[in-house]
Amino acid sequence: MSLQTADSAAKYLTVRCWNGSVQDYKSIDFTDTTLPTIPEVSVENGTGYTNKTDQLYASWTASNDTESGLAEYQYAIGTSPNATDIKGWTSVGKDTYVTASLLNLTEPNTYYFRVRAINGLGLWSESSQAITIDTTSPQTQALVTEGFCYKDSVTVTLSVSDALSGEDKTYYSTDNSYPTLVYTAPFTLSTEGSYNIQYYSIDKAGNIESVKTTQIKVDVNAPTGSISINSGATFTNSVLVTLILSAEDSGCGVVMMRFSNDNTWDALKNPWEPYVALKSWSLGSTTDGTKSVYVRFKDRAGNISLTYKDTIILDTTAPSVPGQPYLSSGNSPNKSGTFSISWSSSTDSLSGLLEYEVFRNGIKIGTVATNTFSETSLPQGSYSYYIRAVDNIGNLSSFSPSSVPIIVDKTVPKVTNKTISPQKVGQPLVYKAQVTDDISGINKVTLLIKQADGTFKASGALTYDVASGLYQITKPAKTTPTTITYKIKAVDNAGNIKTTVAYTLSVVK
Ligand SMILES: [Ca+2]
Ligand SMILES: [Ca+2]
Ligand SMILES: [Ca+2]
Ligand SMILES: [Ca+2]
Repeated sequence: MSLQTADSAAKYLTVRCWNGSVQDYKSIDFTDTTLPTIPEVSVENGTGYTNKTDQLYASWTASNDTESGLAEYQYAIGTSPNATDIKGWTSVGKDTYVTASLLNLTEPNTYYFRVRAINGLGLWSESSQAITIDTTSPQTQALVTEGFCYKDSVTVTLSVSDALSGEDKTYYSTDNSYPTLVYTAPFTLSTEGSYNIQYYSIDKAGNIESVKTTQIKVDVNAPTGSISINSGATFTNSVLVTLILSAEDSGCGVVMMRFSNDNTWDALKNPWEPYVALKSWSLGSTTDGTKSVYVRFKDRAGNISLTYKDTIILDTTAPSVPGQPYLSSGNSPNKSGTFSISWSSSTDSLSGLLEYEVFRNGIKIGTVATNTFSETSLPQGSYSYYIRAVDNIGNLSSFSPSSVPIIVDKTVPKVTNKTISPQKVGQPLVYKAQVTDDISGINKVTLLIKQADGTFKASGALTYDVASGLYQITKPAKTTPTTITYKIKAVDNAGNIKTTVAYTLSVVK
């Protein structure tokens, strides 16, 4: 059918369908040949991404048509720009928005949301927006080492990766609170302390990452400490000493230490080693004198303490050898067992003389601070002594020469009368006795004669006769018969005295 008109007034073609009882009319303004204006569609937040999978909200700019007028809007959804395989064309009347529901969209697919504006003549304009499904949250990383202790400061970078839509915003906090600061650039922590950095990101599809936490520390202060050699002793006689160490750190704690004997610090000779409270150490030089040990401590962040030191005097030199002991009080032989010995003193460099050790017959019996040692009431015997000196750090001198033996004799002599009785008038009287002594030997044997007054009086010394082995004394002959009462007294070299019972001698004709 062909219609032709001569003017520009509107012309309508009306078609009637007749089936006998019902009529249907359709009038078409076939003079409208221009399309409606394009409805510019925006889906969800307009970024082209969404995390919704069962519905999509879309809105579009209002379209108009000056001729036949806007009849309606329709939308459709497809998996390619011209497809309607997800949702076929559906009218929404003259609304400029719609929520398409009951969808089953899947990541990471892209869908095309199409909108048509249709005019009264059935002509349409269309726009569409691609929207990609992103249901995966972003992943944010703090580019620092978990648990690490940073020296002085640390700059924290938050790195975000996101599949599909990409990062929208990242939030963080450094004080263990919920993250609310918007991350725009790396931030620096330079105050000493422990930090719980919390952070999360949101992608452009609206996926929210769960909050992550990274713990780090910043340590800006060096440790402080101390050192004590041999618990603070003044002297040592060994280059091997024990160091007592103490260190404190307000930040991440003391972890390392290093030592020097001369306050020079070489990476190889003075290496860092784990911090402990007790350490065996060599003073280095074996030359006697004042020695120092220097120490430095390091905290876990690498802050290094000041240098601390202690000193000790090395004394490896023994005292001089004391002189040979000699009897300085009392006698030898000696019957009391009480006497003193002395010796010439020792001297000592550095730590000084502490005492002398006294040895009697090879056994140490005591110590004295001065150069004299006294014995009291020793039992009978022969005693010899030697001495050694000890300085204040325990160095021992050699032994002195041994003393001459000192004799203690507590045994009285044994005396047996050997005089034969009776003896004759006119003949010399010979007194004889067998006299022996243990230990010190006989000093003197004396004849005691009883006097008229009853007392005994010394009457000469008996002398030893080698031939008979007896002590004897010869007294002048008596002229008349008589009786003589006498005793024999023997004294040993220690002064022990034996006086016999009284004997009777009869002088007869
Ligand atoms: Ca994502
Ligand atoms: Ca520190
Ligand atoms: Ca010494
Ligand atoms: Ca004796």
